[in-house]
Amino acid sequence: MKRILITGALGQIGTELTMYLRKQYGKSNVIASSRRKRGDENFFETGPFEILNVNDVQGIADICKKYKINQIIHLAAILSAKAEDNPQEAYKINMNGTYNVLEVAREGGIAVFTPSSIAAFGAGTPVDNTPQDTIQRPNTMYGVTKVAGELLCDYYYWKFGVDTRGVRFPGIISYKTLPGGGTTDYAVHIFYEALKNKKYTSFIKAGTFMDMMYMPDALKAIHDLMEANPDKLRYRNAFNVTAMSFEPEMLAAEIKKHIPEFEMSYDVDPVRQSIADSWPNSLDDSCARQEWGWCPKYDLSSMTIDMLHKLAEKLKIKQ
Ligand code: AKB
Repeated sequence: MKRILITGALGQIGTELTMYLRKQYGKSNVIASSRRKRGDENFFETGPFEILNVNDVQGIADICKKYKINQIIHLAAILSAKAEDNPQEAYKINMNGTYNVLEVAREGGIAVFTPSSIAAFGAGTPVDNTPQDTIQRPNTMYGVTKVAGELLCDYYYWKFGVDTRGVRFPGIISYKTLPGGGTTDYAVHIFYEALKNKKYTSFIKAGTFMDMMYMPDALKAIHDLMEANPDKLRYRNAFNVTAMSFEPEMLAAEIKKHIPEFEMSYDVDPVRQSIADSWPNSLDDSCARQEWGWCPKYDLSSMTIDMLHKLAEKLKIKQ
């Protein structure tokens, strides 16, 4: 029976993943944790919740013991743009957090899923159809911690036999919980503004391609990889995964098909733009497809339709 601890469970992916996994494995088998208790009170009614700072290795070990955890999904991290504001804090949380989780996993025979990111690429990486194995020289603190996290996962698998698994997530688009401090966040904010004000000012320049994925596919990616046959997995650091690649004009044009009055303008943020410029335009995710059957359901068009529909419902806006 799976007994799962999720770190960073109140973040964009964590809130939805907690509910998704509670449906699959039972409410009491999925323990949500976060540094602070915040957000929707209803969330805390749905199953166990623990306050946990991932810098506290004993705290992680105690929770794993208390709930007999056999799998940690380690989501707690500071995202790319926020990490550039405070690289020291990002190093502490992202780097030490991953190390602490892996150490507890090693001692307790616990499996670990950790997301890496398209941020694990940088200067010298081929930008189109970026291969699974390639140059990884990011120039952001977030990227540095993601590459180091990937290498640590590899190391703990080969050296200690910890069952480590991971994916390199692109920007995740969702309507339930806002992302906090990423470079790809524009692709979420645009939907809120399109529905509320019929206009959006993008902090990312026209023509900047990045990989993206709709949340239902991201949840499925985590679940499918967790359930994959270990003998089939050649990569223990992280698999490239993607669902679509677009630039702001393409997303705006797609939204305009449903909200014809929608207009987009630009006020480019140099920090986030330079991060975006250092990332690939599109990933090659054929290894994930071959090794564990990765196959996303949503493309730009179907994601936009669903996002507008669900977000309008949430914001109580008539379309
Ligand atoms: C970010 O923009 O920092 C994240 C990511 C791509 O990892 N969404």
